[in-house]
Amino acid sequence: MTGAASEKPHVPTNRGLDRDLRGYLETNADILTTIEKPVSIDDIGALSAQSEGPILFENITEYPDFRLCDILVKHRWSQCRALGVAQDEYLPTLARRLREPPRGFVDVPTGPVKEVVRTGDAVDWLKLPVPIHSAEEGQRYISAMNIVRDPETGFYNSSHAGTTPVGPRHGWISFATPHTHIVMDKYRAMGLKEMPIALVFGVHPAYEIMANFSGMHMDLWGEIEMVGTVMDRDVEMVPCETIDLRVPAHAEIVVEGTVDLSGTHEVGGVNAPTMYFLPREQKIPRIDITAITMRSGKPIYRNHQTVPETDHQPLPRLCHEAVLYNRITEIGLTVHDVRFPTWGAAVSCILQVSYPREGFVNDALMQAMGAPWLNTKMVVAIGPDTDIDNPGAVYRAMATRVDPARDIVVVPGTRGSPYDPSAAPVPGHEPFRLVGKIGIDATPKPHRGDDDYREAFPLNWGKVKLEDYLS
Ligand SMILES: [Mn+2]
Repeated sequence: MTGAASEKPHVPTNRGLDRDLRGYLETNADILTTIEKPVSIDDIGALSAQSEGPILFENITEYPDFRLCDILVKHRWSQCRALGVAQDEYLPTLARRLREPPRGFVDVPTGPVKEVVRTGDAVDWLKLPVPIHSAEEGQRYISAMNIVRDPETGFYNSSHAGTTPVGPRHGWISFATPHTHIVMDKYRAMGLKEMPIALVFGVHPAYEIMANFSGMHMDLWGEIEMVGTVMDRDVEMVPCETIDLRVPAHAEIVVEGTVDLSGTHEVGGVNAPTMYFLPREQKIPRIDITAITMRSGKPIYRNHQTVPETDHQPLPRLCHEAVLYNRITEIGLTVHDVRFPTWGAAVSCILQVSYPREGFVNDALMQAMGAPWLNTKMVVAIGPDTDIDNPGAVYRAMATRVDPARDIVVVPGTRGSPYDPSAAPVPGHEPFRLVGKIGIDATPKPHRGDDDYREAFPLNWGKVKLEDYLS
């Protein structure tokens, strides 16, 4: 094992990005943990989830022809590497680039992802190193980025849809966000029985950040048209072998197939980003696999271990943070950070703000609480003097900077997360749930007495170190 990832490393700033995952891992070798010892596929989830930074398994006992990586974007100090900027520039950079027009992509005839092409009877996706993510789930679970095309606009929509392979060329696929359902309805309205889809494994993490944009954006772009915009570089796409779709030329592995639009099937439950086993059953469509293409030389399977605290909490919410940054900045607050922390179970958001006068924070809380997604059940505003990376510091701010009657906003009966066990299922609309929202203003309140918020520290705090007096 080489590399350590528990401390915030020095970050080189404003660097041109690599075009593929291999380049990213090489450039960011200082935060990469590489495991060379043989590891069983059954241990990969538990081992990955103990890493704070990117981890690469070189030697998977049951799958010697593949490598596997995970935990690319769990913390700000690794998220910022995906944009090639310093940690404090990361969120304003993503927020600004999301306001820019789509760069589109560059069509190329072929690329590294075509080094190995399997079609027909040679297709068997059970040969990919797909782990089981929890004992509760009990079956292999694919978490890759997928691409579908809107048949009306031609835009390339992208998301991560949990997929369970159940045979060499079949599986079940769960589209959690509303946009892909809208796209599927367009195919159905055209009288089509299936929708082409590509599952994409092992791309530069900036692709995945953009692929998780989950607001409505049907009229001007799809996520893939925006990847080059957030990367500030061209992205190259190649045609698929068996379906009319294009995919990233520099991906490690691409699985081509179609989604059966004729019905849904009852399958087992999933590991939610709230870290519960929810929902416990799903009605989802079948996916049929038509081709697998990949790079030669031990292609890297990208896994997203779903539980406990992993990429699964922050990754689908990184664009949410940037969208909220833009909205709240527009109110007139100075936004220091917006964060869906791993320890907030994907239903809690922290706004770190400064504001010019009373009233601003409640408007910021309401903006976040009324966001399009189902992830802002509990919103906490803190000041710049509270360490957003420290759950204890945020808790202390809630305990000491909040007068409950004045500083807490509760709204009953809002759209709940399907993954929140405290939310009530809506009969006839499973897996959707109903729950309230809470906004907590835990900022310091200078207008209520500046001096009361001054913290006390020992003499020479931060200068004398206990470790210097040991041994
Ligand atoms: Mn979309």
